[in-house]
Amino acid sequence: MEDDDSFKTCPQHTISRLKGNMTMYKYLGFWNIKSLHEGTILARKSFKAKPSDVLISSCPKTDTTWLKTLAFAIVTRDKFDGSTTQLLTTLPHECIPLLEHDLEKVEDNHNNAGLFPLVATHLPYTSLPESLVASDCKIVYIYRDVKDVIVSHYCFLHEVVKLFVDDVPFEYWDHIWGYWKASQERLGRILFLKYEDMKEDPTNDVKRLAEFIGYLFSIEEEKAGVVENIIKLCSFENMSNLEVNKSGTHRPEEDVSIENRLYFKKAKDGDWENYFTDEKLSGTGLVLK
Ligand code: PAP
Repeated sequence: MEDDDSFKTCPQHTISRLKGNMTMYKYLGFWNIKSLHEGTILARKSFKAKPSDVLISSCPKTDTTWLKTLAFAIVTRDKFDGSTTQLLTTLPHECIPLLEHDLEKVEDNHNNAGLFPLVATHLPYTSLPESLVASDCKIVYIYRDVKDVIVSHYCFLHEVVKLFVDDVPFEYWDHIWGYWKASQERLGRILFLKYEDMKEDPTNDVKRLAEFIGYLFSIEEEKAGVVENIIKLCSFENMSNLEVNKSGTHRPEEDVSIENRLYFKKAKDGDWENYFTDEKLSGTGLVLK
């Protein structure tokens, strides 16, 4: 079987962290932590995708949290509004299951007709389960200025791991490239969203997103301000001030549990300029602007 043939785990990359050691595994060219590596193998073996699934995909720290928040608000807008939505009390990452971590929840959604079709993943295109590629389901892919991705990663890991690790594997370009190449072959099935464009004109991208995943806003909804309400609900200002996102913990039972607030840092374009300062660059010969 393909999985068995290509099952090459290399627990050779170790990052010291506060509680014990975190071992990274390389699989099909990309690194992952143990639990997500094992989840990937499981998903590739047993996940049976449906054509109606919508995959929300991204490389970490490209603003998956915002995309998940918007997608969830769009597909559940008939059932809940801004005062009853689960988003007020639950971290967006827990509203949409992660394929390589929450396979049981994804399958529960499959078995319960009426539940939404959203599935999230950080997997590179080449590691997706074959059933998912074969199903020709739709994929939404978000990307962001690489310099802000590096800073977002740095700050996140600094908080989680409590030290800066300068050899953390960074596979951003390969991740984007895999989905981009696939989008050339699967015309109309993969939507690319750019974080900076989304921030500049959220209305346009939210409408494109809704239409792409099959939840087009009606003229009446547009007139009634439903699009603007969803944008306001999912905004950084609103989400980062909710109690659940200020004080909750994501996956508290696990080895690598994460404080929810770390998913809401600053959401500022060009924050990298505050890190890659002239002082730090002086003498290196590296010019960034
Ligand atoms: P993940 O890969 O761990 O899921 P991801 O959501 O992709 O993280 O990236 C986190 C970024 O999204 C943070 O950016 P920053 O580090 O530059 O601040 C976070 O602030 C930003 N973010 C989270 N929620 C929102 C939102 N509602 N609107 C805009 N940006 C957001």
